Amino acid sequence: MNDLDGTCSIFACDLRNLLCSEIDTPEDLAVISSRIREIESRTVYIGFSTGILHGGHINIIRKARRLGRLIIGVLSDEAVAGYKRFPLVSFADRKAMFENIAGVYRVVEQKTLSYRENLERYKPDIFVHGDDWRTGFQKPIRDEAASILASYGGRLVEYPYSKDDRYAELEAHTRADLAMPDIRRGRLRKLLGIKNFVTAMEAHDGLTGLIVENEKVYQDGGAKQFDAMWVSSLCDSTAKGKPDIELVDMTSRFRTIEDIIEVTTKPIIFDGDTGGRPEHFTYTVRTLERLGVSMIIIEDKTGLKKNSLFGTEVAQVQESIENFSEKIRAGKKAQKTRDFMICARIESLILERGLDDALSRAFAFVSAGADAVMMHSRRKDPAEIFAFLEKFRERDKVTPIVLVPTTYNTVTEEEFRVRGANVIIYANHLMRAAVPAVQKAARNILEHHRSSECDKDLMPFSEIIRLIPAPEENT
Ligand code: SPV
Ligand code: MG
Repeated sequence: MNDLDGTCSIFACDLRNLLCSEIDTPEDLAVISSRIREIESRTVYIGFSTGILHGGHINIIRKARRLGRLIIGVLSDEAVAGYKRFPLVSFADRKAMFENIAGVYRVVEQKTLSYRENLERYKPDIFVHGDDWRTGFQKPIRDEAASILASYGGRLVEYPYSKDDRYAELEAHTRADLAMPDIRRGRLRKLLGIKNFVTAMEAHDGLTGLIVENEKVYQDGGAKQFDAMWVSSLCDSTAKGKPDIELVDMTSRFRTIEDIIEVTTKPIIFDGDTGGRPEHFTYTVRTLERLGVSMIIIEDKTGLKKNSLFGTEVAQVQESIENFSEKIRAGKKAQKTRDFMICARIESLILERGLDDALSRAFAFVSAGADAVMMHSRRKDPAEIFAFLEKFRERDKVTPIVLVPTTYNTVTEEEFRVRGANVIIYANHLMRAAVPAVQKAARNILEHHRSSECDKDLMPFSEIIRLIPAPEENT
């Protein structure tokens, strides 16, 4: 009571956090009764993304509960996956957990990091948040919430934020769980189930893996990060100074995956080139499953594979529908887990065989058991990809479609999504960003016979090491 109203000098006797107060006289009773009525007529809103409750959460719920009838907004799986990390506890379970806390009046879904939708819908009298959001990435979200509250006379109550070591510990355990193969492997399928649209960025070693894992931007009251990693044959080969012709053998490709896996948690999509002979492909599938990889993409080429971006400038042979379907079937049969995905990549547009050929292959490969299809193109104009999306979706509404828009790069993710694509892979961008920077530094030092001129272009190692988790963070 005293927290609520400075003029109300009642010595509250708060029994087990129930709304209790000492009443000695009829006047006390009248004051308390009217206060309780007032409190019960108010609504209070608080948002949670957590899947694990600890004492700090319970304390804040109890405090908020004393302000009025408590509505808890539980962040949707999609919103949690976007701003934080893949939710280990599903929205339905998190909602049930909050519904079962004494004193909680109602639990609702909050679909975005921004509170706009729910503040406008429920118009709570009081909105509770920790005061840590006054600075940093949450500030625009706070400003937005404050102005919505002001528009209808709602009140913002901010409790001092205290960094909770218990929470940091739980979070570290959760992250460690996410890195385990059995959990990691199934996350691509689950993410597609949650969002129906994911983005993947190329990673070719532990460091680029960490960059894909941790880079995040905050925009328009939301957060954006890559959902997955692409282990590209082109970049893996390039990093080893070798051409992209299946020369880097699988054992070496698996080492790259292990380097990445050791320091990250996001799902991995592996570029399996042609997949090799069906007899070899079955071993590749099982090894990838054991490692915790989520999906392999194999392309319908045969003989000496060259990179698709060369198109018809080099001799490349497309595999027959029958043989490639056989390889897919062999892979699906060898697969031991339910979650692993085999994606069929179709090279018809790269080899200029036309849309009909691309479509008939896509449908045939789905019939053979492919969990997804990737349609590749090296044109700047996205028209042939748009035509494929439209025609494929006329007959198949569910099979995920993967695109690699390296050349037709003016199309936004949203436009691909609206047209029915599900996975967008940025296939080589970190490698292409690194090479000119590295080359420039080497030349600069050669030209100046010392390194001082190139220093301004370089990141100090004191910053680079911040990208690398300390040993205790990895336990
Ligand atoms: C890769 O990244 O290795 C790919 C995509 O296969 S592309 O280079 O566009 O063929
Ligand atoms: Mg490749």
